[in-house]
Amino acid sequence: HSAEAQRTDLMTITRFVLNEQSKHPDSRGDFSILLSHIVLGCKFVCSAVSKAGLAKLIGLAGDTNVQGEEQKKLDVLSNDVFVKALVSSGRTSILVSEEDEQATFVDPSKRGKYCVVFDPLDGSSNIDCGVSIGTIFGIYMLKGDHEPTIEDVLQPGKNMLAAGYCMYGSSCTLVISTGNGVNGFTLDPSLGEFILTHPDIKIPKKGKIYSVNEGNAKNWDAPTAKYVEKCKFPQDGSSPKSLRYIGSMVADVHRTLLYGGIFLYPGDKKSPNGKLRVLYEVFPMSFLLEQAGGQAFTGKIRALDLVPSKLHERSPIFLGSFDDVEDIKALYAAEA
Ligand code: AHM
Ligand code: MG
Repeated sequence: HSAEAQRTDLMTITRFVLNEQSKHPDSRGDFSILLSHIVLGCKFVCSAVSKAGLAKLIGLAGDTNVQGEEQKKLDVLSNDVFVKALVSSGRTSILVSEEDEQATFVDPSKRGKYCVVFDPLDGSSNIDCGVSIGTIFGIYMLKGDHEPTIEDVLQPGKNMLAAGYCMYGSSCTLVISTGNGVNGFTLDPSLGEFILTHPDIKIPKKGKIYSVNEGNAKNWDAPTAKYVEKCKFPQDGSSPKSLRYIGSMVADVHRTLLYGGIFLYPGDKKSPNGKLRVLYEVFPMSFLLEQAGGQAFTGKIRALDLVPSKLHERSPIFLGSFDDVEDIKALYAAEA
């Protein structure tokens, strides 16, 4: 691919997904339609986030979300945009959003075969200081031809058909997997199109970075504490790892995917299940990490094998480079 060809032969996300679909002769294009509605939501949020300071969109809307946190206006707005875009796609039956306590069951006249779980604007505590935030999403297929029920979204992560995130940072980057590797697209604002910029992302087999909120160390369990100690004082002659923690999952995971290393949100004495939510944070990120050649572990099992029993369930999560996750798995196995 010459530079000239790249400038004139643009691989947009729509073109990319249509190419993928043409490999499945029975496909009717439903997935591309669904994805184009997700992409619309991402573009809207990207534009809203970049105008946030200007438009005074920042501030409390007065509501609290299901986790009892104060909701910022941008969260509310992003959620509304995604719900409306997903419903109007005509391809969804059930939506689960971090911002809504209950699942949304789409009106029968607009139903389709997909279920979408999402966090419309993750890392919202970072909005006010301009740090990268993101949208995270996962897509399931309804289990059967029956009336949709909550069981359709309480499926293990390994049943997801696709997962992705969009990071609103110095540029707007959408990373997605449909179960066939991971690809990254960057929004060209002048075109309003996501262009393939990171084809076939593979995470380095081992990394030099660990990423965790060390402020919680006092309550950590022994394997997590031992692991972080090993990162700082390796006993095998290797160099210590660097610490990077943004506190915005999308940004921390994006860096982990590109540079390698490990991201940890462990359980601890105060919060045995950690903080991050299984359906729309842990699962999509674990799906992407595995698709990129890494691993995702809960401290007990492969993260994608979890079977959630409620919509907003939380789980500890350790994800990243294959070898780094092997190390933490070994420490938990020794403990057991
Ligand atoms: P949020 O959904 O309320 O925005 O919280 C999720 C965020 C993640 O983006 C990030 O990984 C984590 O919270 C950071 O938590 P902490 O501040 O405890 O380190
Ligand atoms: Mg979140």
